[in-house]
Amino acid sequence: MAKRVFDFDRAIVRTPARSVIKGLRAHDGASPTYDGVRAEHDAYIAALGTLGVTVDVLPALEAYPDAIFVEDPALVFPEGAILLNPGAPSRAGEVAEIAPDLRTRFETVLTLEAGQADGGDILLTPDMVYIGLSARTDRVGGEALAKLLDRFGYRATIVAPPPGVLHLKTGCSLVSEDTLVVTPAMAASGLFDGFRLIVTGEGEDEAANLLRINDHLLVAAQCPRTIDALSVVGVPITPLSTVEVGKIDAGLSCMSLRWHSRP
Ligand code: CIR
Repeated sequence: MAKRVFDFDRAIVRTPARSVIKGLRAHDGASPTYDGVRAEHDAYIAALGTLGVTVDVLPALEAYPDAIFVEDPALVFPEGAILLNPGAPSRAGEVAEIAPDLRTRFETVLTLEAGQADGGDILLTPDMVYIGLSARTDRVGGEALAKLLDRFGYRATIVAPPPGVLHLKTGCSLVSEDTLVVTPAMAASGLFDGFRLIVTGEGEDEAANLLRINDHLLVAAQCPRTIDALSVVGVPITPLSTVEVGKIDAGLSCMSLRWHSRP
């Protein structure tokens, strides 16, 4: 049975810690400013609220610079939650931090018992969950996760994204039931040939990480060519800056865990 993958009425986010300026990044570059990240995060929370999502804000965790990216230590569904095992050693402790909160919200909370997996590598589509292999998600973790997803009624497949992306969803996002926005490299990989593809504009790879919330798209504001291209989807688009979080390899999906409270 196809899953409803865009219906959301609840979300969890986490206030950025001052340590966010030391967040992980693949390439040496300018650090974000705390105020800059905070401003982007505040705008993100406000946008989710406008779209009818009740957002609960967890407290900052100074010991975990990347803990603002709550998408990575867990997966949430109307059917329950799954605690993952993030592949970056500095992020592994985020699972124990978020677990008690998820246990108060979900009757069923499963735990990945083998391997590694980050939520950023998990792409949900109506008929299939794609688990991307990366430096953060390994095959053992992917296979263990596929078994847990099956318990919630989700079919999963493991895919190998092109090199150079942090997470699978760094390079692609679902924008409608049959359409993905993808970077040029992801388009060339052929991984998603069964979908209609919208390729990000030149120099706008970061626009591939976007969020569809109900009948609305949240898209990186600094990517006007991709925003134009996405108009074919036929839903309203809210541009949100990700310039600061982008300095530590993050985008719009990373900053929340989203689900619908009614199965
Ligand atoms: C990290 O490297 O883990 C963070 N600086 C960025 C995490 C981005 N999360 C995501 O794409 N789901």
